[in-house]
Amino acid sequence: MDFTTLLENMSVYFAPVKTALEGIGDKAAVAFPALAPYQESIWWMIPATAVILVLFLFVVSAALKAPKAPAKVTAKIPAQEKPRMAEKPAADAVATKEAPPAAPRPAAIEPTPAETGVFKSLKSGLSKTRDALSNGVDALFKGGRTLDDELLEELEELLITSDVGVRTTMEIIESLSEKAAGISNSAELKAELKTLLLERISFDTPPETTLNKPHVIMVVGVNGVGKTTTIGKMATQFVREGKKVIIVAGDTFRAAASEQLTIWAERSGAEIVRHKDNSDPAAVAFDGVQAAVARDVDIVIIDTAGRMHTKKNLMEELKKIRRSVSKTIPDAPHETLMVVDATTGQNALTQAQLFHETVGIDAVALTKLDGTAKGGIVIGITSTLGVPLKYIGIGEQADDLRPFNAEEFADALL
Ligand SMILES: Nc1nc2c(ncn2[C@@H]2O[C@H](COP(=O)(O)OP(=O)(O)OP(=O)(O)O)[C@@H](O)[C@H]2O)c(=O)[nH]1
Ligand SMILES: [Mg+2]
Repeated sequence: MDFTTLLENMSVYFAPVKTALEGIGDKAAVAFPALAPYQESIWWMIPATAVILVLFLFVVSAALKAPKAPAKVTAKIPAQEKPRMAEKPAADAVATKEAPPAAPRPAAIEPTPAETGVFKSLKSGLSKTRDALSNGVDALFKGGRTLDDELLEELEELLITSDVGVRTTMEIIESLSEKAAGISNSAELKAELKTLLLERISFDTPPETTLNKPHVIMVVGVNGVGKTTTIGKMATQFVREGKKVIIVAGDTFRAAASEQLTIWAERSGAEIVRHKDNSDPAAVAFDGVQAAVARDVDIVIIDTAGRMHTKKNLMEELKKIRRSVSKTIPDAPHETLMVVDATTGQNALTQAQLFHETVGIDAVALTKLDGTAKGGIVIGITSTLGVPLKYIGIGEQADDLRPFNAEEFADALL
């Protein structure tokens, strides 16, 4: 049967349908005079409309049934992230923003899956230092060498370039030369090195006491070291532990600093207290602590603007923030945490020492250990400064902050 014959046959079946539709069209034209000019077309417009309607309903129901794509959220907040102006607070008002309690947590800050995963990520965060140190030691023994003076000299160079510090390196080399007879391969040297490093980075941590409520932490450091990011990571961890957290946007100096912190507040589930740009940081800190007391908050973390340790007036400003906080809670801030960028090497030590002299620091967070092969700075910080190294930052994500644990650190390194 050819196509024309097929059409003719089909038209036999469709003729009655067409007649019925034309009938409906005639009646519609009589009932609605406005349709009269289209009377000839109504008969085909009815099925066409029906087909369009069915297709539309099909598309809508498919869209509703489709699983929702997960929100694309990462905790990475580049420093230069565009300010979210829509969130800017009105004029002088103290803008406080309570995070919705039941807000779903973004995927990027879900708890880390397993303990083993935690260690793995520590290892990969420290991979540059590990590659330099661990592979460096392996390389020393290539070609069947033994632990002689020449090899020790090369090891000395390796430790110094890893920022272990000259004095500590000398001490380590001396100890190793005394034990040289018992060390015949890289595994034995690494084990001995690990012990010697551990002796220098372990310190007695005071027993965990009950924290004040609210416990106020002031975060300080030079520009760009990772203060705000570290606050975001800390808030994430505290909220996860079930604590109520307020973060205070005490950096009113840098454009978009408050916005950057607001994003971290939203992601961590913490509340934020902020003022307009360029307002007095001491006033924001004051309001933050007042809000914390009023709202029965567990932990207050105060962000401050980055400042050079050599700028006297800016260092004085930190003292003013301290005083303003202590008006509400006399012994606050309970903790002054200095954030130090590991990639600045030995300079980091000078910075930390000067901050310590001016404002007194209680603990150090060493960031960007993932970005340097000179993770030996950990040894310099812990042995020279006399204040505990509390956290290490090993990446930009919310989970990339670890409480510093000497054994874990040494294991990840060698
Ligand atoms: N790789 C890596 N990057 C980090 C780490 N911590 C912070 N950063 C990055 O360092 C940059 C500066 O971080 P911020 O938190 O803005 O530093 P800040 O000290 O608050 O800077 P100012 O407020 O301008 O003084 C950002 O791009 C962060 O993502 C870390 O542990 N590892
Ligand atoms: Mg900052």
